[in-house]
Amino acid sequence: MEKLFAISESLRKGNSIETRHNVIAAINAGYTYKEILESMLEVMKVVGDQFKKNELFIPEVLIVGRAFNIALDVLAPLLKDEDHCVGTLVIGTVRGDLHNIGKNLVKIFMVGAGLNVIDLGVDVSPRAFVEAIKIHQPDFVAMSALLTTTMVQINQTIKEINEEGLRDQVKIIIGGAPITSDFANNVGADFYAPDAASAVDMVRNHIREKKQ
Ligand code: B1M
Repeated sequence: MEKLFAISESLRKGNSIETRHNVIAAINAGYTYKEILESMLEVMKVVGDQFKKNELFIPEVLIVGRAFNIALDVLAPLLKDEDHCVGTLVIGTVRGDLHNIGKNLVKIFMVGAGLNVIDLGVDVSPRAFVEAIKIHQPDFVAMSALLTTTMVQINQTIKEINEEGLRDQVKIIIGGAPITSDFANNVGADFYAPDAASAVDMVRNHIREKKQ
């Protein structure tokens, strides 16, 4: 517990070097990636509440985000899955949205599952998703949105994918804090995942079903 506490403390302060060091120490002490990730996600909840109440401001939240992403890179190798999936997935956070932590989490789970992942980054326009489909011919397109104001970009992106005649080529998976399964149904996404672990399960199940 002491090691997990150290991770929470350094992450809360946004200290990337210490967080990285503490995550490595926890791994070496035998903590699972789940235990480590849970302690990190707990910090993000607290940070979110403080941000909402104006007890923390954008620069402070940004440095916590940076420390989280650096720690995720350390955790990534632990997510390697024996049960390898074959497929390509294009992922990005939608236009106008700069949140990348959830998207990066989904990405490392997908990479861990064996998928070839093309990460378009944040603030990805519908056009950029369309171009990526044409170039990379993915099996899946994954979109993340964290703001109620950017959720509509998912509709717009799916609309443009449809207009380009590419919709039948890809399965679309969406997620992010404001997204619900009703929203996913309404916009015509194939899958809605509430978290990164369910996202990878859905992709894995789909690949298995297709094989049969
Ligand atoms: Co912003 N932010 N933020 N923020 N931020 C939220 C989202 C907010 C809820 C905070 C709050 O008010 N409590 C609020 C949104 C309110 C709303 O729209 N309903 C908010 C706001 C308002 C804003 C700004 C507008 C603030 C401002 O400028 N006044 C601004 C917008 C900037 C922009 O994007 N244009 C802004 C900026 C920022 C920072 C840049 C400072 C920073 C982002 C840093 C970064 O990402 N590198 C930031 C952060 C860190 C947050 C909070 C605190 C944490 C988000 C996070 O990373 N959580 C957040 C509060 C909160 O969520 N409690 C908040 C951890 C992460 C693992 O969770 O991304 O939800 P999450 O991912 C989850 C699931 O959602 C899911 O899986 C993950 C779990 O396994 N998931 C998927 C995510 N994507 C998925 C895709 C999938 C499947 C599942 O398939 C494809």
